[in-house]
Amino acid sequence: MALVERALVFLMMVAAFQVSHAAVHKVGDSAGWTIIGNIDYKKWSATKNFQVGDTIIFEYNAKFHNVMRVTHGMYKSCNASSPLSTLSTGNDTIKITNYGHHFFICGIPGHCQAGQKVDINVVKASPAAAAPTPSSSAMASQVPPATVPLPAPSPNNAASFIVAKGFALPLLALALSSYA
Ligand SMILES: *[C@@H]1O[C@H](CO)[C@@H](O)[C@H](O)[C@H]1NC(C)=O
Ligand SMILES: *[C@@H]1O[C@H](CO)[C@@H](O)[C@H](O)[C@H]1NC(C)=O
Ligand SMILES: [Cu+2]
Repeated sequence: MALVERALVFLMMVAAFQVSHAAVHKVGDSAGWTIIGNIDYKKWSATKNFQVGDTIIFEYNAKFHNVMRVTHGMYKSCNASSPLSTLSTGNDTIKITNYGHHFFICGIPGHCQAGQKVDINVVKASPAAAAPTPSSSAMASQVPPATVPLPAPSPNNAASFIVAKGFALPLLALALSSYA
């Protein structure tokens, strides 16, 4: 088996893995979800590439903060009186299941006004990347990742390439033994 062919197969396996690999975004990065340090969450979210299937983590001291999912209007006016949902464990995980804007604020009085608010905008990437869902209000909160299937790989990925070549298992073993 030519080395170059094994290398090619290995690279395609890596590419297929990355296509279906959902990212995890911790809001505020190392600072987390806070009013300390004047974190610019608008700037934070602008640097991210949110995709359906990704996970958002809000990490904070639950004694001082919470996470409220709100409408655009409530986000703009920092109105915490009737959130769509409230999370308060201090380590809240949200799986992105649909495109569009997802607005979150801290519901503790004054915190949203002080800048503790974030707009997670999930833009449509490629048609093969994930299946769209109809409603922007249907986002599930705190779905355990294990119960959520990964997006199906596109039909022209590495796996089907290997199978089509007719020697999937030997190649796989070679690729793994050479690079593990
Ligand atoms: C906040 O939102 C609620 C529900 O939409 C509304 O009844 C209330 O008037 C709003 N408060 C402010 C200060 O805008
Ligand atoms: C928060 O939860 C994630 C898993 O969802 C875990 O990896 C992380 O260590 C947790 N952080 C804290 C501070 O508990
Ligand atoms: Cu807060």
